[in-house]
Amino acid sequence: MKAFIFDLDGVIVDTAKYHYLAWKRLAKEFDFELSELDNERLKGVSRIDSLDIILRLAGKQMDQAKKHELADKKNTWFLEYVNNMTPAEILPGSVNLLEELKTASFTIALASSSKNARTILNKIQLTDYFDVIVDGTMITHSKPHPEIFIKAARLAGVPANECLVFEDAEAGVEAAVHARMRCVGIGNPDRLHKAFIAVSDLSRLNLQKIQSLFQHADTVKS
Ligand code: B16
Ligand code: MG
Repeated sequence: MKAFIFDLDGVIVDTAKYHYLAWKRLAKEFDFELSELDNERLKGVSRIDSLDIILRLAGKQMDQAKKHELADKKNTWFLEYVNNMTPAEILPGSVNLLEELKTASFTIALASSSKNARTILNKIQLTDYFDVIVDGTMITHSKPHPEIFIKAARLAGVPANECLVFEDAEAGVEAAVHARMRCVGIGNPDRLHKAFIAVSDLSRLNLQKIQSLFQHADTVKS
């Protein structure tokens, strides 16, 4: 492995809870109660695609202008939460692993569907760890399309088979697999069965564990 590509929401920081609060508030405006289970389907998916999913669940239709108005409204509420974020919200194990990778001079990339990824990284003071950042403003297709990971690898100058992705969303794991990259799922192994392996959070891993895991897999393969 030469490059390590991190998703943001659900891997490094739990902004999903803020997305959920903002979407729930918006859905109430058209009398729809958004459940936590429904919210799972929005993870890793772009803002406008998330709204489409909610509207489908609610059985509502609206024109593009109205959709953009609602998506902007949701984003304003989401940013109010983001504004209050601090480094205390970084998920367990993230800083240790980033620190280890940096010390060993590996390329570190971020591949987040969020258009707010840079703002969030600045808030939690992790921006300097990343050699490459691809966010929602730089892609045309949302995960599960592989575009975001392919772009991150290209900017890092590393071939796909030498990249390892960390992802919490099913759509994200699928995108990494489509990009022909290996992927460590962060979360429930049943939900993330397409990943090479799944762990509950990054504190379960360190560089040595990752290297032996993949060396063993390569030995078995050859
Ligand atoms: P924004 P990730 C994703 O971030 C979130 O998981 C997803 O729920 C959200 O809709 C998407 O970013 C877009 O976010 O509205 O801020 O542009 O998991 O790819 O880091
Ligand atoms: Mg995510």
